Amino acid sequence: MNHSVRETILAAATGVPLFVQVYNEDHQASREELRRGLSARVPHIAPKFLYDALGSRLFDAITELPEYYPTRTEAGILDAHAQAIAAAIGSVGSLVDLGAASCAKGLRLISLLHPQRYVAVDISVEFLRAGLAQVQREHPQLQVTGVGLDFSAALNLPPECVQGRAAYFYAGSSIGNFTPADAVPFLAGVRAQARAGGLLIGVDLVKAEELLVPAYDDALGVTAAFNLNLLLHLNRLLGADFAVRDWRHVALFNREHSRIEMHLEARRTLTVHWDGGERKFAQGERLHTENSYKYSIDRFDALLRDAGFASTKCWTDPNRWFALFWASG
Ligand code: AVI
Repeated sequence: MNHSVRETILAAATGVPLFVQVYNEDHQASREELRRGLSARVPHIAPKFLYDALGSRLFDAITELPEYYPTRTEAGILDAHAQAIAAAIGSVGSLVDLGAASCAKGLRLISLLHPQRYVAVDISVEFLRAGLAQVQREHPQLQVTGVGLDFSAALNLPPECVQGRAAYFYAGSSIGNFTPADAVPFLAGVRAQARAGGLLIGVDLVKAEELLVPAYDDALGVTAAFNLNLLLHLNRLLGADFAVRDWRHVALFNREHSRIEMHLEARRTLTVHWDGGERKFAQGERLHTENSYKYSIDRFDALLRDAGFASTKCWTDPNRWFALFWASG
């Protein structure tokens, strides 16, 4: 971290949110990654590219859909078990909200845990600004820091941001967007940073396909728009010529891998061109855009232990659709 960022963090006062952009987008590396994915035998694009400005707004809209149960089920667990969760976590100096977005979930936890410092991390501080202003309005004494960081690659938080015993919070089952093999080192990295604290993490549980698939293929078509918007983002990033109307959204449950998959399927045989390359897609051929893994409580508990956590506690909703884990030690 450069010297000026360190000085700014140390100078942070209460009453005014501080913003730090750690992530310097490497456009060249992103373009290389995208070209490789489009040219692969099974074409695929990493789900982080779903979140341009419009994609982030569409994801917010998804969380309000009747079919998309994870967000409100997780909030219900937090409300129903608030006192037990607060007692398990204990007193913390810092609350670190990974993928904080609008900070709505962070606000619930601030009221519950009363930290001195709230650190909201997201891929872009721009997206955090409105949420952090709201947090600061509601909690004028809280030290509020927004960190722009793509932590899916590595959780390189400026160490000065986090003070005292820390509770990390990773909500919404975003861990489901990692493969289990990638989730373990990611969780181990959080554990290493949390030290005497721990991680509160939301996990979507395996359930009937009749509930899972509509959550990713809603009647209004918002998730379809979220998925198709990726093509517009690719056009901008790569100078590509995807025509959105040539593609359709597909969501399916892959039982063998216990994951929802999102794909974009070519409606007709077509060729896509981008700066320095092209690919022919046959009618019905798919571009794989997201995995969302669904766990059993035991399987996720084992994953936390593989990551090195010695102690876990778990709360769930009456339907056992979703789980909140507190992992420490
Ligand atoms: C962010 N992530 C946890 C969401 C999920 O459920 O996997 C992304 C999403 N994709 C389609 N709908 C929501």
